[in-house]
Amino acid sequence: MRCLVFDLGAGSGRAMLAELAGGRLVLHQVHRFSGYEVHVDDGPAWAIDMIRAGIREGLAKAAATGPIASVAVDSWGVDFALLDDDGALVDTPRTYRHPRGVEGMAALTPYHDRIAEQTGVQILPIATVFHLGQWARDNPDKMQTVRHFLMMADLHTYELSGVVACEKTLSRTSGLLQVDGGDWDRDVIGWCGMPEEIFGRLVGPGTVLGPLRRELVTSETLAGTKVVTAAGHDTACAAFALAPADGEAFACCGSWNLFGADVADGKLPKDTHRLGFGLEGGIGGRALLTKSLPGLFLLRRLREHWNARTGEDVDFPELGAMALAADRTTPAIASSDPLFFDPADLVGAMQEHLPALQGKGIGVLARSLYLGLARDAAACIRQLGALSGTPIHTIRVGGGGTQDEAWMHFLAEESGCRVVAGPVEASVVGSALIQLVALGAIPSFAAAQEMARTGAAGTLVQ
Ligand code: LRH
Repeated sequence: MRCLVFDLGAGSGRAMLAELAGGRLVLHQVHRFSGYEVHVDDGPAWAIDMIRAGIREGLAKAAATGPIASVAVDSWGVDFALLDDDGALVDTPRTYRHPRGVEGMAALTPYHDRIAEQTGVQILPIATVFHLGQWARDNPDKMQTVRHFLMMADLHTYELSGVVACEKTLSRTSGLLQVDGGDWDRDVIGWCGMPEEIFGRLVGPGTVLGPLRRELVTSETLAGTKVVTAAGHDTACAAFALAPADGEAFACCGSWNLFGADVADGKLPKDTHRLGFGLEGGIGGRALLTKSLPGLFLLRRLREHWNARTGEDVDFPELGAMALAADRTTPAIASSDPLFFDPADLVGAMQEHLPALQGKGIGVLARSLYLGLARDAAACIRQLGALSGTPIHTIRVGGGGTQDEAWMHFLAEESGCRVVAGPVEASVVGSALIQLVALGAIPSFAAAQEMARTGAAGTLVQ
């Protein structure tokens, strides 16, 4: 049986085919697209048409290879789209790095504690609740036409199926869902200044929504394709595939470094908010205690900005090797410094932050970044152990970061944990497994996680 996964990241989107045969799950990449983070007058935004086109092309390429049983979309968290009666965008969705988040967060200061306690969300300027509140203040004229609020993956699931539905793990990243009960939180929606009616039907991960929209069924191979909600949130998909046991943490290392542990009863541990963690949605009633830390996008920026400054062409493997070989006394950056949130010139920002880095080469700069990220990760892992009541001895890593030898080295060294590389494509594996459970091809979520744990899921065939 074959299912199709659209895994949308902030940097790029992929269409991956996952084939279950003989008890093993094998992945093939059919399409990759990028460049959809663009700039509008007031800041960074998403070119939704480019994502749409990437999804259409991925669907066509996948369909050309044979029948597809189901399709699901997952995406990064927090960003949303507002639609009118006809399903058209009311405004261009801005990205979570847009400066309105900082403004929106300040405006809701009196509510921060209650938002964290009622919804489990991390109080960060990227949080949907702050962007949405600011959007409402900035756009009273457009407000009248808003009929639906959808998170990113849900927008594309809607475009594939014609069904407006809000998948719970992804909606949980909005800070608009109650941690107890899991319904939309009317208080928070009110504090944002949004009308309640635009927040639609919530559905759990692994729900079959229906067939593909008729106009998308362009070949026989798509005739029986079902649109499914896997977990809409990429982190929930990845954590499912990484399947951490007691005393283990999962890490999704990509643009962001997300660290977390599974909370079986789904309840919010005391001190979650105080320690800067959030409680996100997991699969099958579980929850994920998580912290989002700046991630490897900083290394991406360093490479871009360094190459632009010097005319050199340093690639990623070189960057990692130079960081590993660089002076061992290199100081670490504090990655939470606002200078590093959306740096237009990362080299300059680092030198301003740590004058000792002035005049240093790219190896030292990269080491300083890796070290800063790894130290923050190590502190986060210790806190995770304290919150979950079991010290962490092993970190199961998924995402692009698993291929970055320097990152895996610094993470192990700074955390003192065993660092195990899980599938690079952890989100894709998670989405495919959840789809296969929804279709009845795998008997249960537990059986699917067992496949992931034993390595039966996730072999990538180019
Ligand atoms: C990672 C992620 C994370 C945060 C961020 C904005 O892709 O989903 O959980 O929410 O994106």
